[in-house]
Amino acid sequence: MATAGKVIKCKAAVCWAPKRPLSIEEIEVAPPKAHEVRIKIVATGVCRSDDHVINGAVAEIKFPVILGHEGTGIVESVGEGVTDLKPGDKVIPLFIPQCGKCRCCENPDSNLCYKNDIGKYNGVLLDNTTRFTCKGKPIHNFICTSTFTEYTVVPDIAVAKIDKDAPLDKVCLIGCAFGTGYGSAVNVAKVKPGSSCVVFGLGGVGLSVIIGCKVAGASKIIAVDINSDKFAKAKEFGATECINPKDYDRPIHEVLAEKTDGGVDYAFEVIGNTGIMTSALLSSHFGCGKAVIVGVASSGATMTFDPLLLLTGRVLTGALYGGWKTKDDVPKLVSDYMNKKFDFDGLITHRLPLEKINEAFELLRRGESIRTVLSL
Ligand code: COD
Ligand code: ZN
Ligand code: ZN
Repeated sequence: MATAGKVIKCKAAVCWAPKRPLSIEEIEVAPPKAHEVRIKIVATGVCRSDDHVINGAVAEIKFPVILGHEGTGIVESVGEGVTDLKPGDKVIPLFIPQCGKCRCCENPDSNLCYKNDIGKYNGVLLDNTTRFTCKGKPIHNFICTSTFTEYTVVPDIAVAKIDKDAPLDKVCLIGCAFGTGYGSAVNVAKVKPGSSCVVFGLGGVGLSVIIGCKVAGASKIIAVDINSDKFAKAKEFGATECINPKDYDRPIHEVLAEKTDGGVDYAFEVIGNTGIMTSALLSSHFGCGKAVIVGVASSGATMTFDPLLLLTGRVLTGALYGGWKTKDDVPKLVSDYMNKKFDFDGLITHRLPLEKINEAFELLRRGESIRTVLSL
């Protein structure tokens, strides 16, 4: 490519400081260094976790930063030592890398590669520098991805090469919402055929949990949200019943226990609320239920519960990004989508150009969108 080895000037949405709208700027993107990849972003979803940074809820984040972690793109150029990716490849950037060498990568039951930047939020690539500048200032990266820009640079261990025929304006959702929710059901909970499930929170991630429960063959899928406007979509994706806790004057786990012969087999918390995490645990059957935490609670929040709840046989678990080994599993998820094992197109409720990114966040905050996909 004519741009390889050169600095690229392009458009990006920069988050200069918390509690301010993102601003569309011209930025410079330096060429990739060793074991890095420069990607032309094609599409990116707008996720609740980006919004948490914008509204100031993530104290550790360093500004300015380019957010976005649910995208697709095409490799523009690669740095020295990159062997598995080449210009022209279709890719999904991975917010959890897979180095293949650390203790978590070597353990088949973990996907939390040590090279991830979640929670630490150093905002730099693996050599502790960034490839973005704007108005003479360095701009931080976001969790190995930064997709709210026409070009990004990420480590090669944080890039999955996908099917050359994949529709990039749709499979971007595999990079966060769909991958997280679907994996939480099929991979973390390992939902069994004929089982009963409850899903608390019907955003893009919660609806994807429902898709996973359905693919796994659950016979009862109860969807719970305080916003009843979400119920139509939940039913479309496979919920067999929808409940609004506001319609009841007693704890929701009691309502659920009555409907499911003493409690569900699998309960999913997909909101990030510690009170609801406890509700999920209480909703699961005393002797054989499993509660799965999918949502991230605000920093410092804690859960308290009677240990007897676990002693009788319940399991409490959780995982980031549906437990998938990212570099290995993301290409398989794209193939499964192409082979119509599942369909998540209905999660995309809005499409906007990058310039209207603040409007996309407003739609999410008002609960009007499930996912807005931005085109670049
Ligand atoms: N009871 C019932 N429903 C509720 C309640 C409540 N008390 N409070 C909110 N809700 C509903 C809302 O009405 C909404 O429909 C839904 O819960 C939440 O949906 P969204 O659209 O805000 O969020 P999602 O689905 O896009 O994501 C939610 C997560 C909490 C899963 C997400 O923010 C998260 O924590 N992701 C997992 C962690 C992770 O992998 N992070 C890295 C990249 S995201
Ligand atoms: Zn996300
Ligand atoms: Zn690793």
